[in-house]
Amino acid sequence: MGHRIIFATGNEGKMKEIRLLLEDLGLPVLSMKEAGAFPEIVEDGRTFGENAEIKARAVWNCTGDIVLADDSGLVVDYIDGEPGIYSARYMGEDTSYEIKNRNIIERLEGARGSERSARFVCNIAAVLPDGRVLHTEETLEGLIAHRPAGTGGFGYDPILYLPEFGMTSAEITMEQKNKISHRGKALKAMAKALREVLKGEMERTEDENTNCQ
Ligand code: ITT
Repeated sequence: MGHRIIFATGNEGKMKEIRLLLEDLGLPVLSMKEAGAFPEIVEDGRTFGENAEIKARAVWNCTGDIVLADDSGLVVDYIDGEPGIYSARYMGEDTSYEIKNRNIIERLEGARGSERSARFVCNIAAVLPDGRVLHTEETLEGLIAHRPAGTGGFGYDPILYLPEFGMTSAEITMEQKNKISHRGKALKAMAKALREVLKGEMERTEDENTNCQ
């Protein structure tokens, strides 16, 4: 049916995980750069869901394909949910994650055990060719580590300690992370929803063809 999926992200770390996760759908998956779509995106939503939809809609306005976007971030309970939807912009876009991660650990000085609870949150929005929007949202629960560890993943991965692995999310493999992560679970749910949409579309086309005979 000629569908393709455009993923509205400029984050290469996300894109690597996404390609692996959407492989099964059997549709070409392109980054917005590969699709030649460079809209100006102002992420001024108040929630992960609103921001995901803003990003997906901006690229959909350029291409009209199935456009997916992820808005995600780290929510740390001890500091009232910061950095939350501001995770990418926390301490400035250009500040290194080494500095951001060290800063969060410092702000949790004195926090013990479950007081260090935190999670990655991911909301995926999909804008369909007819303009309809679907959302899925998932989390990856953990604790803020006492020191950064690991070189895998990206962003705040070195400081989210996952008790069930005894490691941070930067120390597990990408395959392991994709199975349990906020993005992995939200994308899996989205892939399921998209499969339903495509199946419905195929059935309608078959009905129309039958009506024409
Ligand atoms: P796009 O908007 O272009 O997709 P972005 O990096 O600006 O890229 P967000 O606005 O969704 O994306 O911000 C997400 C930030 O949250 C990201 O830059 C990381 O700092 C953090 N984050 C999200 N998922 C993460 C993960 O799996 N591991 C580590 N950090 C993550």
